[in-house]
Amino acid sequence: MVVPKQVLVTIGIGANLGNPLQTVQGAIEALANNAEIEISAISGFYGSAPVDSSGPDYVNAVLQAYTRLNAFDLLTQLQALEQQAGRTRPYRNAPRTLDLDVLLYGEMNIQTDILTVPHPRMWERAFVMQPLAEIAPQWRAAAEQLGSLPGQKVWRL
Ligand code: A4P
Ligand code: MG
Repeated sequence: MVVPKQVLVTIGIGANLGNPLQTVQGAIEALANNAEIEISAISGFYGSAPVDSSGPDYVNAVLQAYTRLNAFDLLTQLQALEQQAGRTRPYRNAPRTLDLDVLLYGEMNIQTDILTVPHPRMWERAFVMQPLAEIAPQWRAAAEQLGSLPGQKVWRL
């Protein structure tokens, strides 16, 4: 049997309904307890005003992990966690109890109807780039620039 190679993946976490801090913590615990996912770095938690979205302020964080799951199976597992957190999708960019995005999957480019990687909007969002820069220093300059733009304010919790 061929065992797939481990891939370093980057996952974005966001929540702004219910108890977002607790939900984000719970999602990280669930990922840490997943035998197929080995977390290697977790950013701090950030507060952020909704961008192209509405409702209360978000809690955002980013983590890196090693996995042998392919990108689609990883997405399925993330969506199962969103379901467990009571995620509903009444309309695009609606406020949410939990959002888990595959930001990066190794260096792979994926363009399909159900998965686009790298996540196409990650580079323009301080709520992604600032936590990411904390665990991946090569993004620090880009993150600082973004954080200084109006409407992109994020603060470390
Ligand atoms: N999908 C495609 N590519 C991916 C990917 N790389 N990771 C598909 C995850 N899912 C991906 O996602 C809609 C569909 O995108 C899925 O069925 C999946 O097959 P969704 O989670 O149902 O909806 P979404 O999260 O609203 O979509 P999306 O496109 O991830 O939204 P954005 O652009 O990421 O915006 N403001 C603050 N402050 N903090 C936030 O976290 N998040 C958003 C979401 C908007 N504003 C925010 C925040
Ligand atoms: Mg999403």
